Amino acid sequence: MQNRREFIKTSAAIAAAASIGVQFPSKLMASTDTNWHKSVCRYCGVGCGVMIGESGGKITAIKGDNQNTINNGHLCVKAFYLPKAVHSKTRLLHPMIRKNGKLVETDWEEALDLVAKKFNEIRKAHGGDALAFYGSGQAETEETYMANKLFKGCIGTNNLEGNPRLCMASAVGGYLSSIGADEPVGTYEDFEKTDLFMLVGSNTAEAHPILFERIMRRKNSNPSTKIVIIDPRKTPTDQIADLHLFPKPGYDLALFNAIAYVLVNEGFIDESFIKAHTFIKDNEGQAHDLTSYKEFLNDYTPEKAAAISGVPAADIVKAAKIFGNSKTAMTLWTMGLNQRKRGVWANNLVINLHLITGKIGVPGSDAFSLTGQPNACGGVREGGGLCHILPGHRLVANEAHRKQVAEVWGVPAGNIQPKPGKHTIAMFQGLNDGDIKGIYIMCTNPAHSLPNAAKYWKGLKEQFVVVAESFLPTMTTEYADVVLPAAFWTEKEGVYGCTERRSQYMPGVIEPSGEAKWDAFILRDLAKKMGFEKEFAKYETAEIIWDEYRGLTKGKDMDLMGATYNRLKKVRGLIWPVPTEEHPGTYKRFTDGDPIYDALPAEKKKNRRMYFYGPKAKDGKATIWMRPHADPGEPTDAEYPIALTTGRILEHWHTLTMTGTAPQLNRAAPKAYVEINPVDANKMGIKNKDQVKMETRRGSLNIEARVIDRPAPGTVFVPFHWKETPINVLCSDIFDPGSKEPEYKVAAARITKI
Ligand SMILES: Nc1nc2c(c(=O)[nH]1)N[C@H]1C(S)=C(S)[C@@H](COP(=O)(O)OP(=O)(O)OC[C@H]3O[C@@H](n4cnc5c(=O)[nH]c(N)nc54)[C@H](O)[C@@H]3O)O[C@H]1N2
Ligand SMILES: Nc1nc2c(c(=O)[nH]1)N[C@H]1C(S)=C(S)[C@@H](COP(=O)(O)OP(=O)(O)OC[C@H]3O[C@@H](n4cnc5c(=O)[nH]c(N)nc54)[C@H](O)[C@@H]3O)O[C@H]1N2
Ligand code: SF4
Ligand SMILES: [Mo]
Repeated sequence: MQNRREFIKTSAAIAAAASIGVQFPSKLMASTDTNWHKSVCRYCGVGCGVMIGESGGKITAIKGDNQNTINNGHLCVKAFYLPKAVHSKTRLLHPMIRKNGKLVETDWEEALDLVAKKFNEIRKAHGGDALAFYGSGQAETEETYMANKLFKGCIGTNNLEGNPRLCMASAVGGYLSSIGADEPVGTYEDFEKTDLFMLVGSNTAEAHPILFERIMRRKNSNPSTKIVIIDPRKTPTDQIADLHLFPKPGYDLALFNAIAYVLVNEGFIDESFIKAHTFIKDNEGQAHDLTSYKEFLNDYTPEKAAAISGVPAADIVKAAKIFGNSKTAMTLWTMGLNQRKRGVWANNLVINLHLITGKIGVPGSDAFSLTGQPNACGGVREGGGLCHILPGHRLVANEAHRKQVAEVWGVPAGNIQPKPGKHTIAMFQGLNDGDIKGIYIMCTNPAHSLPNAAKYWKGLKEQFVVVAESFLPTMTTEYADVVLPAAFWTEKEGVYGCTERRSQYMPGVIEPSGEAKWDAFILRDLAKKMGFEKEFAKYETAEIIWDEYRGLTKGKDMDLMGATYNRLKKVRGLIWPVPTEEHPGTYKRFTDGDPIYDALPAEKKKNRRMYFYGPKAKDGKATIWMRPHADPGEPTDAEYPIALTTGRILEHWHTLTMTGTAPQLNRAAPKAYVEINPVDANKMGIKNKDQVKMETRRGSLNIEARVIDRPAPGTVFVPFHWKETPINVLCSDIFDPGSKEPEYKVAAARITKI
């Protein structure tokens, strides 16, 4: 076990790096001829504003943007090493094709000719559905938009997905079913107004450091602010916790119902809000009244929930009372809730707490999902980058929506198929089965990041795989038949939309490295070679693409008509709905100050303070869901007695292609490990730094043990960043039947000392 001094040292270092966003003095970093450009951080969904320092055609410095209210000039440690990634030796500089088993350099002409020829052959012989696109919440909105038009509009297949399926799909499902609209009601502004942060399945300090810093500041300036954490693991986020509940991974649904039980039975609910603003429904969608909701909750007394979740009943009551007694409350959640077999239900149950207490739609209160990637909200959720949706919160299943989009795209209405395509896991299964014979992968590394990964290497090996990448090699390029060099952040312009509905513009500051090209133009040029010259003729600039997309948002809940490039270049982002160029953007949706709410007829607003007008809402009401507890997909048993959960750490980003280019970050976090609680380690005779063998039903690997009082006994944690220790081979690919998001957060494992 790490000794106490070591532990305090590591925790303090992580805490400091995580929480105190550092502002590097620009003078130390930049020479006098540096040109500074306002942009956005490449990494997480917080969406921090950065100033990029360019000199002599190179990125030479980076600092936080003082004028951006998200981060007020602060950045976390990953962001500071972005310039290293831009100019890394591992940048992919030329198109490559596989010849005799090896990737060899070629030119654009040959590479794109080959892709176009193969894709057209597959389409002709097997139909459009034998092709697929797999994209990313890190791609720009303009890039995903081009892919959408090519695949859904021209090739005529809805097999278009992206990694937000692995990440935010359950949150989307939760928001749509609970409040009728995707994305939060409020914004980060609520952080400075709240009395309680309830952090559920979110390692905020390491995964969203600048938001964590804002939480710390709120607590510092207002010490009565409470912090409650619900997570099977202690993380650096704990340093500010007032109370931490440790449910067994996958067993917290009963716990959320038990918090509701206490709120209902101890008089903390807002009956008039419930009456005016909500439906109460059971799992089958049948309507109920408050009395039958109360009866439902009787199955979830704190004692019963304690037996299921492993959290002491007294702690559940304490958490509920803190929630009930706080005048305002913010619940923040991330992958601990989403990456679950019942991720949508978990989201519903957390949102319930806000609906029954009326702690929503007022300053300082919100059920606020934290987004992982920088543009999962913008490009994919709003831009329609999944197999069942179209740009502007539209659905492929809706005929009018298909027509509207087809018209803007200039393609026959019948081109867009009414049936959703294959979701991510089904798509990679489709490659395994040979139903999908060609795939275009952009800005994501699925051979590394998919759950039960080795299972899906088969299809990648067998089918025609095109990978648009900025770095080489990755686990996915190992399977590629063609690799296309993509311009990286700062080498292209475009828009990112972050967690709080804010769209921000990023300029192209330097020329692309080597022969790299902008992803949107690669897709455009490929489309032309496939025979869609007419359809793609007009896309000469990023602004043309953005403006076409912007037009598709007109009158929608996510109206971006006022967010022109011209305006976005000047301001620090705009929060939709922003219907005109004069409109300042919207702090709270569905209530006073929201232009769509304000325009509603007075009779709709009678006796209420919110009107949930989103695409899935009825009568302006939200829904309180009676969701039962459900076990995770793979409970532990005698054979595999330990719950394996996976996630990320402060210093690294996903599959390491970018943060792995900074020696400083590699030194701080050089390799994978498994965190084991000292209680479990003692039982198994494992000491700190021992090599252990980890096994699940899908595979095994050797890994170093880190004996540390972080995961609760019975749980172990492994970060998924290192390809040398591919923990994803061990992860379960069981997915939520609603959101189709896989359960990365729970697998049954066993560990033995080697
Ligand atoms: N440094 C860094 N930051 C990142 C990223 C990165 O790669 N590196 N990636 C970004 C992306 S795309 C994402 S999606 C976010 C993810 O951000 P987070 O979700 O905060 O990070 P994770 O480490 O995936 O998991 C969060 C927590 O879920 C807990 N958990 C596991 N099982 C359960 C459960 O059953 N119930 C509950 N309540 N909690 C559970 C884990 O113990 C863990 O502490 O981070 C973003 N930010
Ligand atoms: N075990 C485990 N696995 C997980 C998770 C977990 O919690 N546990 N979380 C899941 C989640 S939430 C997520 S979001 C995924 C993330 O998984 P991935 O998306 O697979 O991971 P990244 O490393 O972010 O991959 C982005 C890729 O795009 C490349 N790239 C960067 N910029 C550009 C660009 O401008 N253009 C192009 N074409 N390429 C570019 C990078 O080099 C990199 O290879 O992982 C999922 N996998
Ligand atoms: S918190 Fe996220 S967006 Fe902000 S600097 Fe860090 S990685 Fe970038
Ligand atoms: Mo994510």
